Amino acid sequence: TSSRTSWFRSDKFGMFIHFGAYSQYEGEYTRADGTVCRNAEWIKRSCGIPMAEYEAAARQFNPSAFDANAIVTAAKNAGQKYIVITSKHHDGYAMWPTKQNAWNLRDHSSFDPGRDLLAELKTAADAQGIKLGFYYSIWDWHDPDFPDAATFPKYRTRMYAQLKELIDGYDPALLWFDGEWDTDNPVNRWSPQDGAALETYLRGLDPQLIINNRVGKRRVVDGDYGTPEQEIPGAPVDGQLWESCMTLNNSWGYAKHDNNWKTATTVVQNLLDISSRSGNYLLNVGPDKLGRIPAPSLNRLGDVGRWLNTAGQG
Ligand code: JFZ
Repeated sequence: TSSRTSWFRSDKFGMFIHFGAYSQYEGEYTRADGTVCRNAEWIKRSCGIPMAEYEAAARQFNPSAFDANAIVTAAKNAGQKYIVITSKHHDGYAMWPTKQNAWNLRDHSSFDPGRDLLAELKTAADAQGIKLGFYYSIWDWHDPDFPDAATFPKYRTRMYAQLKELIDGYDPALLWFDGEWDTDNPVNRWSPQDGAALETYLRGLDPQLIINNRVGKRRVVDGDYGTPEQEIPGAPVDGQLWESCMTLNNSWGYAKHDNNWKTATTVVQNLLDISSRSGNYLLNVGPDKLGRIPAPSLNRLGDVGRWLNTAGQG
């Protein structure tokens, strides 16, 4: 109903956070022959990293400098009202201590086992009046049952269980699905019916949840809102809520080689352009392997917030 989604419509501006095992590479994979392959959250696939090697890198992952209060403060000062962080990207690595497998930040890292990043972020967000949501990739490169049509239902059962863990454990305001379009298989593995069933399941767990349209096949009937990516649509689609997600440079995950930063002016213009068309703007940051938002991103967020606080007063 409209009252369920009204906070999303009025919040308008959010922070996207891409953070996961891939962040350990900081965008660079050096092959045995010394050549360097560059990417960010897709580095496993794009650079052809063998799973055993990727798992070994994840063992080293120790985001000890992750500071939930600092991140929430940066979002708040920028004028952002909600945060969406990757709970699990395509690499399948869970950023919370899931009980469905050991491929997660608690059981497969060098991180303090007493810490839980998503719980820290939830506490900080609640304290500062910021809503928290989770990105969750349906596509999973790690789970052996995902790519096999015969065992896919086993994967789906684990996926449902993981989503219940997230809802029960962290009470997210929103779920941001992705990877319903996986390219592993020409067969349409994730069907519109799968999407509808998942949406019904989630609403049974939390009737207030806001869910994006990548839960299904991005039809107007899927989820609560549309998700154009790195673009601003010319007009709203059939009255559906929508949210444009964009990065501050050209990467979603941290990439130390990517210095192609947008100016704060461009970000402000995008925000105005999008909000004038009744859309939301989800602006991404990619923390480094220690969990720190890069300084160029922080600077731009600060500039945007200063503009919002002084616009029309000068
Ligand atoms: C997906 C992810 O693959 C990517 O890593 C990132 O998380 C981004 C937010 O979402 O990338 C996409 C998804 C959809 C399209 C393109 C890239 N698309 O529809 O054109």
